[in-house]
Amino acid sequence: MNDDSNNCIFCKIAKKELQTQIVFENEEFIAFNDIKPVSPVHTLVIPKKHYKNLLEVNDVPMLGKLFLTACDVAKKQGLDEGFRTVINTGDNGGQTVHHLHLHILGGRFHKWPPG
Ligand code: DGP
Repeated sequence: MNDDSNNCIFCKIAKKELQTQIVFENEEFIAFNDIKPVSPVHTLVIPKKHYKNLLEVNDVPMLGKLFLTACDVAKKQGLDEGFRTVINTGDNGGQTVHHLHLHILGGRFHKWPPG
């Protein structure tokens, strides 16, 4: 486990040390609503294990499960008409929380390209 995890907001959410609106949880992942939603549905899916970002991941099965979990969470939230998945990586990617997370954005049309 990375030392950064000691002060990580998302690790605290995963350990239930910080309260948030959880929409799904199993042994490996937790999904919760974003504190600053940009779409009617804006949910974050994170591995409970701390990875700083996508560049730190070499666990291919975990990444596969992350995406399958995102699909389950999107379906559970009724996003039958589609949704966007986003993983921001590093400064130029717009990453602000340094714990790997996948955004699920739904409930409206999402134009392309994003800003
Ligand atoms: P990113 O820019 O990809 O690193 O997105 C981080 C997201 O995390 C951002 O949309 C706001 C959200 N966020 C930050 N702090 C908290 C928090 O304490 N609780 C929740 N639920 N979301 C948070």
